[in-house]
Amino acid sequence: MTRVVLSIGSNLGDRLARLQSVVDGLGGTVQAASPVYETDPWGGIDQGRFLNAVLIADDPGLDGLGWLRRVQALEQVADRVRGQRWGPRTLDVDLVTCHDGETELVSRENGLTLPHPLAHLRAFVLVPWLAVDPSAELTAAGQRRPVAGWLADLEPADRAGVRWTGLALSLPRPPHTASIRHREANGTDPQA
Ligand code: PH2
Ligand code: MG
Ligand code: MG
Repeated sequence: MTRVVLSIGSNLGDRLARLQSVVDGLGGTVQAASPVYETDPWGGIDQGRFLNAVLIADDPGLDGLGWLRRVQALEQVADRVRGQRWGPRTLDVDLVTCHDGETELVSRENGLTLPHPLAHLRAFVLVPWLAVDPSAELTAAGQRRPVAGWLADLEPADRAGVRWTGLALSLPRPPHTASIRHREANGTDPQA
């Protein structure tokens, strides 16, 4: 069983629909989704603001390269073209960390870079990640530290460039949750 933390972002077209397409494409493997944030572009390129979020997903059958192929396929469906580095994109899905049970996968091979080497510098990754997993830790620059610590090291302006939108991604509902929701809304048991 592997568990990934994914950073997803879009700054072209229907940005929210692009992010939702990742959740839909991953289906029942998605365990949690952060709120959606609007973020100033990071990396020094003049471009439109992004919507960003972080997802946590589990899959019993995928290894690190399997996840890489899965997320690249989702980018292709979103008409992603590989243009300028750090430039505008319909959809970007980055692997931030991947764990196999308790073991964190580390890779610098075959296009698979884990953990993500720039995640600790990006408020647009750290803020949503913390929202979805307040106890998360990240190894970067040879140090394993709480995500909250990495975030505290960033410039206040970087953190201020990540703004809560009130927008949410919809997760597939497990059947029992759907029935509890039905009961709450209607006062009746859908199975009765
Ligand atoms: N992605 C980039 C470059 N810059 N800036 C923001 N705010 N959000 C992103 O997702 C992003 C970026 C390249 O992957
Ligand atoms: Mg990226
Ligand atoms: Mg990418």
